[in-house]
Amino acid sequence: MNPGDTKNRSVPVLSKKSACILCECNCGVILDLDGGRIAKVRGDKDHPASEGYTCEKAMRLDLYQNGPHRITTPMRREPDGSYAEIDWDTALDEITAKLLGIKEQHGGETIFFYGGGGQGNHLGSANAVALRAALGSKFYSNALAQEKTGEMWVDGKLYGGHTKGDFENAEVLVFIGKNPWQSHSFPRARPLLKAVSKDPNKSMVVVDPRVSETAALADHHLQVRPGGDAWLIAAMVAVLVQENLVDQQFINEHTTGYEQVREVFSTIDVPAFADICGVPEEQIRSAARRIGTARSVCVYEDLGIQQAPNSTLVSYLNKMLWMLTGNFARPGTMFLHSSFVPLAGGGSGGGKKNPTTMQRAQRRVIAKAMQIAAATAADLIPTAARTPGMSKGVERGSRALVDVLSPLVGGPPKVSNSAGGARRTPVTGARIIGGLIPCNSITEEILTDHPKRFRAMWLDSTNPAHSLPDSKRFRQAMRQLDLTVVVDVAFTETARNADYVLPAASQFEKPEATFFNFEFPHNVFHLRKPVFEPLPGTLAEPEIYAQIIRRMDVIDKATLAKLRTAAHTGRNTFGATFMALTLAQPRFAQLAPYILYETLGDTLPENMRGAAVLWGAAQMCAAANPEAVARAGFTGVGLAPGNALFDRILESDSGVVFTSDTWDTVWNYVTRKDRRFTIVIDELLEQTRNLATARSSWTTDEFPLVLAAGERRAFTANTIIRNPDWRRRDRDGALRVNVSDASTLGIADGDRARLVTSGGAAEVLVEYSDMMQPGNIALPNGLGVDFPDADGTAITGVAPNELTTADLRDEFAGTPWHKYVPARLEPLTT
Ligand SMILES: Nc1nc2c(c(=O)[nH]1)N[C@H]1C(S)=C(S)[C@@H](COP(=O)(O)OP(=O)(O)OC[C@H]3O[C@@H](n4cnc5c(=O)[nH]c(N)nc54)[C@H](O)[C@@H]3O)O[C@H]1N2
Ligand SMILES: Nc1nc2c(c(=O)[nH]1)N[C@H]1C(S)=C(S)[C@@H](COP(=O)(O)OP(=O)(O)OC[C@H]3O[C@@H](n4cnc5c(=O)[nH]c(N)nc54)[C@H](O)[C@@H]3O)O[C@H]1N2
Ligand code: SF4
Ligand SMILES: [Mo]
Repeated sequence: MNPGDTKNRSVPVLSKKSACILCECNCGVILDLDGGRIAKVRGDKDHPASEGYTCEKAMRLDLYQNGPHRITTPMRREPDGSYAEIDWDTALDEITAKLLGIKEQHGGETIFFYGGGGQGNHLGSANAVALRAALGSKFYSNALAQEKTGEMWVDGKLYGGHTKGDFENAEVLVFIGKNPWQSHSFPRARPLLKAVSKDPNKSMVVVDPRVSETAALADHHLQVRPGGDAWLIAAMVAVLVQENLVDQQFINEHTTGYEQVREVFSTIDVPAFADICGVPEEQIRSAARRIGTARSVCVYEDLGIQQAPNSTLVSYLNKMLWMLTGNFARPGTMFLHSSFVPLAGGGSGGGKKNPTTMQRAQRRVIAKAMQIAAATAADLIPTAARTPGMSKGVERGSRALVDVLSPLVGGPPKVSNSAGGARRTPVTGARIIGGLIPCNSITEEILTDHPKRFRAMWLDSTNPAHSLPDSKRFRQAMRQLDLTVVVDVAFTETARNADYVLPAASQFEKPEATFFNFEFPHNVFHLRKPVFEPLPGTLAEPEIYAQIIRRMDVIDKATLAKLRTAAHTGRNTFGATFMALTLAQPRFAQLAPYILYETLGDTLPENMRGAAVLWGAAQMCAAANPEAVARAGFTGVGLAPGNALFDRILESDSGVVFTSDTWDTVWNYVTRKDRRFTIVIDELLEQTRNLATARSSWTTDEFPLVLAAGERRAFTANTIIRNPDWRRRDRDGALRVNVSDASTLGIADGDRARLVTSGGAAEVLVEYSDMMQPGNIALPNGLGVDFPDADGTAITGVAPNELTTADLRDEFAGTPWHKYVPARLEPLTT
């Protein structure tokens, strides 16, 4: 080749649109491909939420996609603890037989499902719903049950939905135990934080024991003592009440129960609470006054309080800050929003016996859609379902559909209510919130001889042997079970304790999406297309689930063939047939993800089959939010809006606005008959009343420091990227320590030292950090994972949960105190 030629010859670079999978923002990206490699990552300006933004973490996504961590053969644990490579048929035959054996012997409810999606991949769990139904499995959980369930419980009681803030337009932004500079969680976080910090008319209030990157930009940094948030936030609410900074008109028009709330906060001794939480009284008053007098305020709470003492109480108190000041349903304030698929079944209420307003609305609209569908395909309706029980059949069918299609991820499975009405776990009776077993209870539901203990655990897209408190005990629990199956792209810490490990196609090798769709007024759903062929030997999760269900023979072939024919005729015919068959056999609703995969999936390009489940989700979304979906451009009668939405989702490469709202319509998402906030939660108001004398410190002479076990840093992303070379800085994930805590022990910056807790000990690299207040030390999350290298397997950094215990947990939600682990530091004796 003449070298001179290259100048004029453009080298074709294949570019494909996708999304970053490293945090819940899922920023739209354009991937420039070089063969099987992701050579370059750029922000996608067409993505309706991220608009071209990415952070530095997305730049080397190739380290997730390619590398020696990828597994390509199913593996079975042998009696000596080694793993034998086996073929897919052997693996799935054996697993199916074992699952059915356990179902037969102990009941399907002893088969526990955990995980089903990380920061980027929720289609697997959407499809797993069908396997859970086929097995009669009733208990489920995922990582949300170690962070968000307390807040979900409070949300359920107050207004029955998830809230978020319009940060872009807010005059005052409040972050409680949240460091969005590193952890993001809303679109374009960094440019927004920078703009707010420069804007003289806007203010940022940050509640954090540490001078986090976000706190450093704040106008009011309330540097709380670790675990002191309940006293601090209660004092702020007390200032609002006592200095009459509340919005009395909003309270009168939109809430019930204020008198009781006022009585509790009017007696709080602000100076005394200031002493307990370690923030000077004047700072508390000034921040509260800024909030109480602003035109618009948004609040975001996260792990700093959700994984710390009194976390459910603090969630409640934090909501008082914006509820009592009327910061709701206006630009720059808080909102409830639509969801493409609800992530969980709602904090409280819901279920069959006590449907939320949302569920009732879904049922109504679906019943209507089903009647229309039925009318166009009357011959498909079995006579038994037609008269006179027609409407009963419709009602029954639609209810089954709602119960299953709507909470595709972690929704409330059917479990009979025990005494008191609240759903509880079978062994320890722990509260199940949003359909999720509290993470700290899991090992207790296994390591026991209780007859109802879990016997099997299915783990998909999750690494709980690393992410749950007390890893040692979790490993023991895995080995105690009769069967454990892990589905993952890597041979993780969890895989290393499983009976079977199934290699999944990566998130760039199959259609994928997340259900973290929390935007307003324009909410966005992004279905990503496969960028590569699946690595040989791997399968996408929907195919894994389908292959097992096929082996169980739960639906006859003729029915599937009928639906397949209908699907090839058109979406409406398919919908009518599907609805009609479901009327006759309500259990079809539960198996819907599988049925859709096998039938409607046949009409999609082969590599998009896994997206078939989204037809059901699109129908549910259109049924639940008819007006907002219509405003987003999806109109028509019966199944038409859902069909149109599904087709647009399939066509679009950059994400689709699926609901458009206006600020007046926010109230429709408040799932209360009177559309008011129920601001009294008796148990939590009682706790607030008792705060003055409540315990506020859990350190001891033996463990005098508070370890935050799992901080988000520039290069952490849970355990999604295992290659330590990904981190350009802080490769080992240093323990950050205030100089005063280390120097008294004779530990120098850069020294290695021993970190000890009641749960374990680890050798750490110490970094002196001005970010830390004395007494508070921090380790990053996501480290301490193994990665194959030339000499075998290397582990970089410390796995935080080798140091945590499950007993430190929230009394309502059972969530762990990862940010409050009593600890001590020792110099290494050489
Ligand atoms: N870079 C990066 N980003 C991520 C992730 C990641 O792994 N890496 N993970 C994603 C996930 S799964 C989540 S849930 C979010 C979490 O996002 P964040 O909650 O923002 O993350 P953290 O750094 O764990 O904790 C936030 C802050 O809580 C503070 N804190 C510690 N103890 C206390 C306390 O007692 N009171 C108060 N008020 N604050 C305290 C810490 O100093 C820290 O600055 O991040 C998401 N984004
Ligand atoms: N001490 C401490 N513990 C914590 C935290 C903390 O701050 N401190 N944070 C907690 C929080 S907020 C969270 S969200 C959890 C996260 O806990 P987990 O959800 O358990 O952990 P991840 O690391 O996100 O696990 C994702 C897994 O999915 C796999 N994976 C990636 N892509 C695919 C795919 O396409 N298919 C399949 N099947 N698998 C795939 C990855 O290899 C990885 O093993 O950790 C929690 N644990
Ligand atoms: S890590 Fe989060 S904020 Fe950064 S590019 Fe990925 S999705 Fe966006
Ligand atoms: Mo999380």
